[in-house]
Amino acid sequence: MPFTFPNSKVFCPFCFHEFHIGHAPFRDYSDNHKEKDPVQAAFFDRRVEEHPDNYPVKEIQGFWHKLIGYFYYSRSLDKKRRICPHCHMTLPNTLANSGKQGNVIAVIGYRNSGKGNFFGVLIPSLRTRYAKEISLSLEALDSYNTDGKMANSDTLYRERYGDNLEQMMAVPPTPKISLSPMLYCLKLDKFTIWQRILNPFSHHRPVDLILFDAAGEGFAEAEIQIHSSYISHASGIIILLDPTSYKLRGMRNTINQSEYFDTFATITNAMARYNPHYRKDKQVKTPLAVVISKFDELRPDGQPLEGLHESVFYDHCHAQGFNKKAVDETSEHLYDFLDKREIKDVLANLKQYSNWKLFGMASLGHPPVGHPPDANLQSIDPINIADPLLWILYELGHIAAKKEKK
Ligand SMILES: Nc1nc2c(ncn2[C@@H]2O[C@H](COP(=O)(O)OP(=O)(O)OP(=O)(O)O)[C@@H](O)[C@H]2O)c(=O)[nH]1
Ligand SMILES: [Mg+2]
Ligand SMILES: [Zn+2]
Repeated sequence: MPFTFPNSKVFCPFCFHEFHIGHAPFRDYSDNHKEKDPVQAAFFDRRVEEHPDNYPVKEIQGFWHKLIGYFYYSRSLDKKRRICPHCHMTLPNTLANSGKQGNVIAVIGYRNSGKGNFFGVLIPSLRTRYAKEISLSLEALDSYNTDGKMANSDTLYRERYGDNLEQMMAVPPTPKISLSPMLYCLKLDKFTIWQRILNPFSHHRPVDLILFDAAGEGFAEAEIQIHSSYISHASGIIILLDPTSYKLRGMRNTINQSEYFDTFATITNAMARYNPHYRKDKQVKTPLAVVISKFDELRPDGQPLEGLHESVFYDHCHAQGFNKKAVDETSEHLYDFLDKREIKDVLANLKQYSNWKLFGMASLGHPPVGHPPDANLQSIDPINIADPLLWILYELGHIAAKKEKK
């Protein structure tokens, strides 16, 4: 029976309501009986009759059970899984059994900024290359699909991105806005001394990642609410900026800055509405990775654009720890480049954040040949695809930096 404190609250990764973990009900899978679940039907904005039946919910009932729930709670098991009291979705295991909140990593980008292909290439890259470099593994957790059915995040991944990339096709534009997240448990095998003291018997440290892919424009009010909650609950934010919309190539001084501005404004509006710690006159502390996506576009014909240092295209190895030095240097070069090109909006927006970095990242590494749905890829050659996420994990204290020789 894990312990908890009366004042400690967690939030649900699906509806973002806060609650006390000891008061969260269970769903009982012990026999085949299923029934209507009006709470979950309401979450999916459906009439109860239209929503599929589900296993019965067992509430924490009675004064004594509720009182005990402030201090202890029993484990979530296969046949008895802890669910959110507000939306009745199954909670990820780390949250359900240790009360440890997952890290929401918000990925935000205007239409066409490269979100889909980023998620598409990031997940398998974490499982292959970065699994070795950082010593991690990635377990897909249960989420739900747009029909409101439970779905494993790997299934969602394949449907949305993986199937296309496997056939060497770029991920097509996202047709319909969906707010169903993909949930992963990142298991980190390396411990710093402090982490080892705090987790003396663990083989790995779990960090739940909650990933949404939603542009944010054209939402209805209820969707804006979830999208904004997701941003304001984020432990780290990744903004994707499309360099081709900035006309950095060729048209040196005619820069369309509206899309950048929109992305930053989305974050600020979300924070202002849903983050109680947000103050207009104070810098936001959430780590912000500002990522120039499709970075290969800044090296047309193999030559970096004027004013751009060759080193920003190098792919960083993180085998001896997070390569902070290389990431810092790239960020400085990119800042100088944007400054020289007078991309003032981005630089001005950065002033609202106390902890930001600039990244150059490509998911595919080349423009696809042809247009969706026939956007073919000859090869997939990502550049620093995991750097923004690794930097956020470093800033949150989950991974250590590479030690530099003196
Ligand atoms: N050159 C180049 N193009 C890329 C790269 N990654 C994505 N693209 C292209 O950029 C366009 C947009 O990519 P998506 O991943 O669909 O972007 P998105 O933000 O999900 O777009 P929406 O779903 O419409 O919101 C597509 O035409 C991709 O082929 C890259 O690494 N290099
Ligand atoms: Mg998309
Ligand atoms: Zn919920």
